[in-house]
Amino acid sequence: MGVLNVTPDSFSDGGLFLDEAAAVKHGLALRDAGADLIDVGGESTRPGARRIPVAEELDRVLAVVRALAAAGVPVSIDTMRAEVASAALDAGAIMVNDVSGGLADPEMLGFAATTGRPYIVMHWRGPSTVMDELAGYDDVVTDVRQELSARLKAAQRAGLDSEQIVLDPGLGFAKNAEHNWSLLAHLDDLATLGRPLLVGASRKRFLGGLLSSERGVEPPPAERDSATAAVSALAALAGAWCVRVHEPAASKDAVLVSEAWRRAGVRTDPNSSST
Ligand code: PMM
Repeated sequence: MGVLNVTPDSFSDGGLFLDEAAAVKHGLALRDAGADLIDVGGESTRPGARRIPVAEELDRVLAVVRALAAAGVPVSIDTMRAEVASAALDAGAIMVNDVSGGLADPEMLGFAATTGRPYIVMHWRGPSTVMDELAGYDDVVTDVRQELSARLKAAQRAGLDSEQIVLDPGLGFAKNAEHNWSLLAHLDDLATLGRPLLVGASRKRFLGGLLSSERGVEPPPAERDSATAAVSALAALAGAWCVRVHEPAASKDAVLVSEAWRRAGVRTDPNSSST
């Protein structure tokens, strides 16, 4: 999944693609670089970011979604609002990515149920303005698993078919670096919830922190793509269904490596007859 933020303030690509033509061009470039899906978002979720009016969110994303869908690009809409999700699906998006897992908008789960489309439920504890204060866990893997399980049940109660749901640990959302690494190292625990997993590590702060301990200075987001690709390979090997990244080419190669690695590890029975 390639990231396309049509925002002035996202931490990595904020301000680069506010112009509709530039956004569409970048969406096509992400597709050409190997992304199977383009995730279009109009509202920044960086720590401290404030909500924007719904009209502004619609204004940022709709034309971009429409143009990419018309060009045959599979688009997901990254939004916490049912109204935006609905308009984006009408404009040709094929799935909804809700970083709040249905918690930010009481209409969202009911709406997602009516669509029959894939719905990404990310682990979320509260809005960007307060999320860093909500990063307290007894055991982050157990707690995130339980909270995702509760969201899965809430989604089913609202009428979603469990087959529609993709789960996401929400790296960086009410989580510090240690929490993120624990969740990545225990994706298998989250997989026991029985749904495909999406991992969004791309260029995030915890990768900057890791690299700075080696280099002495923290590299800017655009210089965290090799580390992101390493996470993509390991996440794919651990069974993740999708990785959400800003620079798909390196992650695509990394996922191909992990697939070859996994295939080679499957032993064939030497006694079975094969041609
Ligand atoms: N992270 C961001 C935005 N949307 N969606 C999902 N499902 N998972 C994530 O981890 C996620 C997301 C924030 O990163 P960005 O500013 O690069 O988009």
